[in-house]
Amino acid sequence: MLQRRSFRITAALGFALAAFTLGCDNNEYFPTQSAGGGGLGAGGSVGGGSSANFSFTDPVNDRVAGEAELGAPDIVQVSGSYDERALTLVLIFDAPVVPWSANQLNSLDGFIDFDLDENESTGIPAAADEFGGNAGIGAEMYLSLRDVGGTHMTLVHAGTKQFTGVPAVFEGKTVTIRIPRSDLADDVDGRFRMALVVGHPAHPATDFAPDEGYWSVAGR
Ligand SMILES: [Ca+2]
Ligand SMILES: [Ca+2]
Ligand SMILES: [Ca+2]
Repeated sequence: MLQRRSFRITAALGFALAAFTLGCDNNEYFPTQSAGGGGLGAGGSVGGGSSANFSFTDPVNDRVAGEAELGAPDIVQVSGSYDERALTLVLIFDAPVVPWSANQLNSLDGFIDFDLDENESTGIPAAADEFGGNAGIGAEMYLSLRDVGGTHMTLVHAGTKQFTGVPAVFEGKTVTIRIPRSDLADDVDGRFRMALVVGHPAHPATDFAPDEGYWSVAGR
């Protein structure tokens, strides 16, 4: 069972009015099982200068079998940059997506899991794994792709249950998310692993990215 989901709704209601850093001690909503299985790594491309850029691709039209309903999100690229100020993520889909709160067939659902210490044995299993995927990471933080007020998403620390709102901009097929580096304090060396699962109101998991394993990002 995906126990994060209930929390996500509660969290959205909690900080929609402006307080973007709150605590939550309701353990009921968090996974407690340990991760299992191995992961397949994939390299990121590291740019020079003051920031590290990365870009990964996911196949077009590779939606989870049987879940290709109208509006089902299909990720085709995840790119961005990572430096001392922020992690910027640009998600590109094969068709436009809109915020979850818009309540449309193409409203975006899902999670991005971050294994900040690159250690599968610490943190919680990726949401992708809970939906039948095989990311094989232990996430210290995760981002719920359901929007808050159309402008933010919820970043949750798996260990402390602290959550914060981070800005997210929806523009057609593209969603741009900016996570302040200070919210990724568990990443001590500028490197982390990530895995995505996206969905929509009809199905919580319509595409995994990558299909199996995780993507590795090397920032600074
Ligand atoms: Ca895809
Ligand atoms: Ca970990
Ligand atoms: Ca995929």
